[in-house]
Amino acid sequence: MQLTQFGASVAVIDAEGSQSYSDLDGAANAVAAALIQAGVTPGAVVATVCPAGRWWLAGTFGVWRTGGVLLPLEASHPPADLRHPITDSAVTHVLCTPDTKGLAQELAAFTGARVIDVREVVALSLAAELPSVLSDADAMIIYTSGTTGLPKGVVHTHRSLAAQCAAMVESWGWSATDRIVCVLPLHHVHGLVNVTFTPLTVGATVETPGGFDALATWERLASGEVSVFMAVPTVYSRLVRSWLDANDETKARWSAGAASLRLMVSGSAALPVSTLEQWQEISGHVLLERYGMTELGMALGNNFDRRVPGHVGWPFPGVDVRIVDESGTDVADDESGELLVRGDQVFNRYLNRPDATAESFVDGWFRTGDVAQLTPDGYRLLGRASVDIIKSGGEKVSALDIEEVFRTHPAVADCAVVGLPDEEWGERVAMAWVADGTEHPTDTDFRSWGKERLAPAKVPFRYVVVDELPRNPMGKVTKVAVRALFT
Ligand code: MCA
Ligand code: AMP
Repeated sequence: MQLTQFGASVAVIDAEGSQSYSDLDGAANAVAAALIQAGVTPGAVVATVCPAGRWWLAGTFGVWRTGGVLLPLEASHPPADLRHPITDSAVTHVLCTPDTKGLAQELAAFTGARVIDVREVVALSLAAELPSVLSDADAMIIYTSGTTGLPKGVVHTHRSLAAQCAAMVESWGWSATDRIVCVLPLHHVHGLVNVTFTPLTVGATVETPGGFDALATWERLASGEVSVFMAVPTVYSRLVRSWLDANDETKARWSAGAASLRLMVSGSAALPVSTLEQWQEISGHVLLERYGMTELGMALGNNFDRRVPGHVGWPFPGVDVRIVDESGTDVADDESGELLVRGDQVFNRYLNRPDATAESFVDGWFRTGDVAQLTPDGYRLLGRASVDIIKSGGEKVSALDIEEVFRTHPAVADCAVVGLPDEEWGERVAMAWVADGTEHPTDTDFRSWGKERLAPAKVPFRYVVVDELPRNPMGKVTKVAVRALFT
């Protein structure tokens, strides 16, 4: 990504104020020089726990200029949950700011990595000769949950990331005059590529308030300074809720501000039509819904001028899609099947998992595991092929990963995790469990035990104790029957 071409334009606005593209570029060079001095070589995996903002960006571009590979981590997740990505990708360096240094040291200990304080090394203003980095080189690893084993590292190259950004620039008309506010975390494609990297490829401005807060977000939307907003359905549903709670004067001010944006996008999980309709009443915007995946970036999206509620539109430029039945044969229009995707945006491989990589492609087409249908109004997503993949608040979690952790709880002999439909969260994680003795932890006990070991989205909200888990004649737990335990 060429930052210097945008010179004095503002790249980022964070808690410390505005930073221009040329200052960000200088900071990235200083980080790159420091990383090279600290032993980073092309292909080395460098994790970051910098908070969203200028230091996170300087760290990211600094890593890329050394030929290193970025592993973005969410600093609020428990270290126990971050251990696997760090050890699996053999992290050699961890980037932090003074605020996250303690955490960085704890995480770096998993692999004996070196800790680099980005803020400190930018101040040193070191310079170094930088390697030329090929577009096919690995750029970023994002861990994603699946139905087999531990989360897998999705490896994107500079080329696949650039293709994702270019498709969104073309489809959504990004330009240097745009400004977006980033309320999403920076360890997923949505916050990383759609909200952060894409605007930076055209010289637009990214505001990083450091997370989602409904009132603060409404104030930014009402400011008249923001032109684009993107979020998961849960965020829109929270914004609707706080609008409904506001007084008439505030409602009018917020609505007028939101109406002035040029584009509002929803994705990462199905947008309930009720939320779309409420948002339209409040802001005048028909949310543009699109469908993506960590392995692909954005694959399908509604158009600027044609947005069909309950549908996810048509393929992005450069993306080919097919829908096939169980034998791999293309289905007729209007019939449902598994969505397959091909194109330059598609990831390179699952890190250290050649078998999983091979299994997820057929003849060069990536198997999404999502069931879709092509209608005259565009594609529709009908759900996941696997019941064990749950989407909660836009976060994909694997029931099997959660079960594995809760089976280590001293009171639990066995357990089964399911997703329950929920208007605000899309799905909520729930767990049926069998006691190992007489100890019966409360839901609160289970939640706090879970939060020490798992990311927030993975910790079940509801628990039910049973004598036995429902099983089919083969002995396999029947998740439909587990779900019924909660109704
Ligand atoms: C927080 N909690 C959650 C979640 N987040 N529980 C279930 N699912 C979650 N996702 C828990 C907290 O621990 C807390 O529990 C309670 O819910 C309320 O937390 P709160 O502070 O209100 O939540 P928050 O921190 O405001 O988070 C809500 C959120 C967040 C903003 C919706 O989950 C989020 O940023 N989600 C988006 C994730 C994302 O970017 N996904 C994109 C991946 P307690 O009350 O017990 O303390 S998909 C992707 O990238 C593809 C490519 C695509 O298509 O986009
Ligand atoms: P992730 O693996 O976390 O990147 O999540 C990708 C998954 O989110 C996809 O495979 C879909 O199941 C789901 N998803 C993303 N966007 C949408 C959408 N607009 N509607 C329904 N599901 C979606």
